[in-house]
Amino acid sequence: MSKRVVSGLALTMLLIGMLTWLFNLGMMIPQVDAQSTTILAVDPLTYTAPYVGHIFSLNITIANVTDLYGYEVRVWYNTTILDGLSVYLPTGHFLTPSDPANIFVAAKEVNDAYNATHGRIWVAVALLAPEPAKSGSGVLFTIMFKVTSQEGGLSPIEIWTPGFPYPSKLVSNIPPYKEPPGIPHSALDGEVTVLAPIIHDVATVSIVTSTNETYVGRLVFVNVTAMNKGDFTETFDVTCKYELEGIEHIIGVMTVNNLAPRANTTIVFTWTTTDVTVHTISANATILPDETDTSDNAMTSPTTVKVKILGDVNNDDTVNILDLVVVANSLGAVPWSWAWNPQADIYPDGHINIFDLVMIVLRFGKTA
Ligand SMILES: [Ca+2]
Ligand SMILES: [Ca+2]
Ligand SMILES: [Ca+2]
Repeated sequence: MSKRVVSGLALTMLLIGMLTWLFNLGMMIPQVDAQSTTILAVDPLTYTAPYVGHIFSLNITIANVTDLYGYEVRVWYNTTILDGLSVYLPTGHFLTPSDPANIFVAAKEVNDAYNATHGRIWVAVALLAPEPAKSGSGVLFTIMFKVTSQEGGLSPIEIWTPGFPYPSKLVSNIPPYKEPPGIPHSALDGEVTVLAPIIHDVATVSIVTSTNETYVGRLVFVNVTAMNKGDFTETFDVTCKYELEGIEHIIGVMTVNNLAPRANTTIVFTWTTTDVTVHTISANATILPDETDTSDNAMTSPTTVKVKILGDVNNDDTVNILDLVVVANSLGAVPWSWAWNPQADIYPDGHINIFDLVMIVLRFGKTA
């Protein structure tokens, strides 16, 4: 590379640098008047909510403000798409006072039914002397929403005060912005998109029995958890069964009502045992119209339930001296004592005593 090319290149670089600097200077000129660039905004500006029942939060932020001492902001949304759940000043919000006593919250309200189409959030906050005014950028408040639309759709998140020259009311503690209409500013509205539902899909996700071992005629509680894996709110039946000699017997059928997408619910079936054997428990959620993933609707309990003859404490299908020994070892026990053994409570009164021993004696020699 010759010396002339190098110096030509350096000159070009210098020119580009100077032009960039001048350009940036030009871009910066409007920002000299900081008040004119104060912006209230929804953060994030766009949000996609995946399904009905989904809960999320949005911030209302302020950028580039000078000497803010109070604000009154109204936020409007489509109440047929969203429910406003709550509004709060998060930790570290923009008007956080140095002394917690130096702030007055005049309004912090969610009116989800402002009218037939709109919900309204209304927040009015002022600092109190001697708190200094705040300058810069930050979060004013946070709103929690829940998706209520079953079909999907759009909800604008709009910042405005009807009939007011600026989007909202921002007040300074120094003239001229102490007086209406306050600090000049603009606003960036947001938009929430709720995706249209597509999939119907329910599933049985767990079966838990209250015990793995019980005496014939006793109750077993079967906890079945069903889940809605789809996009729609669903109502469906869950059937709980046990199998005996290859034949399925129904323990019960229960209806799950209005289960939200991605939610699960646990229902309890009460099973009165009738047959001495090892039982397999299963449950299934009814296949919905248009459901394609049907493989997860039914499931079998990973554990079995052994139903025993009364008095067979040690679960060897015979009532004999070994069972008496086990009960004798728990004699005097109640459910909260260290020696408690629920299988030893043959006469089920929550106390292991002579009645339990006698019930074994009366059945001595019986086999399953
Ligand atoms: Ca399914
Ligand atoms: Ca036994
Ligand atoms: Ca007892």
